[in-house]
Amino acid sequence: MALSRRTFSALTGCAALGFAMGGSGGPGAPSAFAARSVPTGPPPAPPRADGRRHTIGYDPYSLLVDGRRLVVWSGEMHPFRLPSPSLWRDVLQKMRAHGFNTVSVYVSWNYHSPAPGTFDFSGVRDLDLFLRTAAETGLYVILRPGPYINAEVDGGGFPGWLTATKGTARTADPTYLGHVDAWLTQVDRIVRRHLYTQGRGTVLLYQLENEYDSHVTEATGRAYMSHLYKKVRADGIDVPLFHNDKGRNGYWVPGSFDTGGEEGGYLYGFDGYPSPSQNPPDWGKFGPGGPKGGATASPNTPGFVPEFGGGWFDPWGGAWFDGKGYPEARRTRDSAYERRFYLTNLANGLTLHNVYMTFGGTSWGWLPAPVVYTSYDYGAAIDEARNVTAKMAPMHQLGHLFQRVPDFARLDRAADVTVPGLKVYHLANPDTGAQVYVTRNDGTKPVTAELPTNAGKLRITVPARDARMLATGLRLGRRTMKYSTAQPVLCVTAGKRDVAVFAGRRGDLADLVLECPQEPNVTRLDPEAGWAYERGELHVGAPLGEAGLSRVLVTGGGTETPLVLLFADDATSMRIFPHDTPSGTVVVYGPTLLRHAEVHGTEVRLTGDLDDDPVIEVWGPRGIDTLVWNGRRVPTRVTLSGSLMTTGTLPGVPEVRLPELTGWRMRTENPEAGPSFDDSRWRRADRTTSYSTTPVPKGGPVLFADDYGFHYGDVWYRGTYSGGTGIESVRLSYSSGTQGLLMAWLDGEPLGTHRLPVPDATTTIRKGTWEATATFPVRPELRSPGRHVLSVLVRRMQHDQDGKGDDTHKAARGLTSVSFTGAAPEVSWRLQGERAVDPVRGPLNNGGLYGEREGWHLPGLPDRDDREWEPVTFPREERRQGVTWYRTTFRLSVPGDVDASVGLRLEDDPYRAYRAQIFLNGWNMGQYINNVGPQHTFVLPNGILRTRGANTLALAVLSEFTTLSGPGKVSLTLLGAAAGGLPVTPVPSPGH
Ligand code: IPT
Repeated sequence: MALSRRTFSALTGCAALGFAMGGSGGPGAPSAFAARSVPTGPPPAPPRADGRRHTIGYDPYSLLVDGRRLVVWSGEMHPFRLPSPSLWRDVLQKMRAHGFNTVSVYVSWNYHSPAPGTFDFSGVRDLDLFLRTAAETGLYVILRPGPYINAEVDGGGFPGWLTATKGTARTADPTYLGHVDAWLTQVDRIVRRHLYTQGRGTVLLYQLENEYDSHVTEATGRAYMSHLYKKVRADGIDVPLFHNDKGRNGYWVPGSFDTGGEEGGYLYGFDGYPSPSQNPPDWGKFGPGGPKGGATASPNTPGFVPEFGGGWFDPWGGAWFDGKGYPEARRTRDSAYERRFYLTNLANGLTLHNVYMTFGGTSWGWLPAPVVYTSYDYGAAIDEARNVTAKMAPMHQLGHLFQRVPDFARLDRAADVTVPGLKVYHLANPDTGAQVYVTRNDGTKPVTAELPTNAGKLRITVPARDARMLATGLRLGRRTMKYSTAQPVLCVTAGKRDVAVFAGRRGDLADLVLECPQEPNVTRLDPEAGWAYERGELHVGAPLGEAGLSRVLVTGGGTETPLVLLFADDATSMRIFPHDTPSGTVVVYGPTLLRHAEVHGTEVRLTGDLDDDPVIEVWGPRGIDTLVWNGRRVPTRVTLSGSLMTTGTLPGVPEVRLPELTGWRMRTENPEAGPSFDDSRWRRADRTTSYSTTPVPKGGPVLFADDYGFHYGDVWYRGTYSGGTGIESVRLSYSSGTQGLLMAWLDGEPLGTHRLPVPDATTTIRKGTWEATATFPVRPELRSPGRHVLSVLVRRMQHDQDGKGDDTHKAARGLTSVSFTGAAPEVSWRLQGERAVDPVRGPLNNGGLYGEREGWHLPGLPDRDDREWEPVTFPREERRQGVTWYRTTFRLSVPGDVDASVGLRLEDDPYRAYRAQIFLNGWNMGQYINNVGPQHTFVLPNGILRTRGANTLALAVLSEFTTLSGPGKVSLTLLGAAAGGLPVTPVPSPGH
């Protein structure tokens, strides 16, 4: 269905857009902003699949959903980095509870397509289920299906098989576009069932390509973008489309490519990953004008950052890459970083804001791009083990604010305010008169200053490299707040009272003034707060933190409706959850997580998580007198502020005991190294040409694994030759991602191991690849006349991403060329990589190790194999070149009402050069490299992990001669535990 401009406006309600833009003089014209526009009003209700039609329009200030202003406060998570669909709901509920109204997701082509024309959207790949879950959770979805996504995944999301196809990816090449269309057809067929415009789901926006900054000025680039646009529209996607410009370049603004005459359905966005050491730049609506100014490149669309750093990815460890582990990312991009940058974004008029990542998850199997290791924790607000960290506080406070206080969806710059030592942004809502002051301290010492506001001078302290936001003239329900030095978090009406929340740093003193024409009745419900009434103003002071929440009740004073003021420090604020129910809004204080709330008559039913100190307090509809928590009625009393508060003690988190891992058994493999191994069913290396960007060696056959259909994990080569009596050495060149490795044998005798990155003379780094040549001397006894077999195992790691659009994902993986000194025998090569794709665990689960081909990683080995497996204990110390498997089973009995997050920890002397692939119940949970790190703990997601039942663990260890090798200490570790959680459906894990 092609949409004309008219039909598009009808569907998406772009009337507001036309209205806002009316008379504006094009880019840069101030009238665009000053145009009469949708006035400030209540935001749209939380989205769900409600069967109704909705419009998604916009003006320069914000998105307009059904004509109402929406600030998009979005967090990024990747379903493909959490291979347990039940846990999607857990993460989404955490996001929703902590203030997000939107989730942004990539869809990774390689994860769904093992071969051209073959697609899998079932099981852990069930996109439909993810979109349903997001809608049920009340989150909008920003969908980003590429086709290129980057995202630190193998090939930047391109399937392995695409590396062996004709044409240049990320251009308008017809072969490439043919594959792209096949992919988008599949995705769009599912997405179409979840469009918010149709009321069938909550998909709000849809991204084309990803940070596409190559070919921008070329016809092929424009034709490619235009093709994607038209394809997606033809597939029936009628929500606004957008692209995420890699920086503030002004690339792909509306009108920069052909959209078939359609206007108004396309947004401009740009990404930002500022270094924490830099001062937050003004790159939003109010920044320096022109195309390089960020949002000013597209003055008629709202300020939109589709990706803003919420952490950063960590590279491999070791001297070469120096990855430091994710605690470091969480430390350098902490909550103060978030306040400085996100508040600056707000002050710059960016009202569509996505934090990449909010939950990073795990790049399990062979998913990680060469730059990263298995964990993709990202230092995000929700850690890889699904724990909400202290970094959530600013997100929680701002997210709820944007959803509950409409003034923030339409802010203009107001008169400049200068304060020595601080950067101050002064903004005002033209409809309500509310004023907002974002104050930022870029220095290294705290600054205490008097901030001149329209409500008088306010004394504030901004800690070093932090920011603080204040507001004046905000409506708090039926009353008006003159000012507050603590940041407003939300204001809602819960039953017959208004509830307003304010937050700040622990130890701050909140100073809040309410306009009260008559003297009100004030009750402090906690001992710390103080108040005074003077000349029509109620002054309330409350210290933040120490003792948890400070509650102050205001009644009368010109309005009958009581107002409950809640003052919280960051940690306490994260325990305050507003939740809308059909019977009205409730505000819940106390739990670590509120998943869901319902009101039935006088009974409030809540579900969520508790930690060890649980008290629950609820403000809700009139007359509520009973509290049910996670299905159990709990004793409560009614407080002076009208809340319902638990009296007795609630059960905290019981102790979770994890077993020791014992009963290990081992088995060595690599029979491929032996001269008599039968390789007659392996692929013959008979190709002479390749679409790879790596040149095919002159005269030699193509040895690149991808050309023979082997795309992930390890590859074996066997080269057979006769004669070669003069051979002195063999030179093996290979190409891999970082941390590649090659082992060679001649007639079953080990020749040696080479591993990357080794800063030796043979190693070259070309675009997208690490190439090295290992030269092994051939001992005289291996130079006999007759037949010889050269066996080579290559851990080729992953394909490079194609960030620059020059096909680097097509750089060869595996052996590239082989030569000899002393003789030049004719070698005939065969190779073997991964077997048929695991129909449940997918294409990225396995490579071509013998044990993998034989299913040693799977649960339930047949009994007949038993005697082949020898009992062992850890730590082990062995010197061997090759592959050794270790297996054990263990049982867990985590109580059903505890959400425990469990990890596998491997530790050993870091000098030992060995690595292990970790298989839990057959699922490849990642790669541990003992001498590289920095990752030692691997998250085992519940669902794959049976928390009540038996589990099979298998380690495939690659070891070499140069050092001793382990495993050393291997243990289970508890990464988090909450009383609550969600029911987890076991992820199918078929056995042998
Ligand atoms: C930006 C990508 O769009 C995203 O996929 C991811 O790779 C992210 O960076 C880093 O984690 S690319 C930008 C940093 C140049």
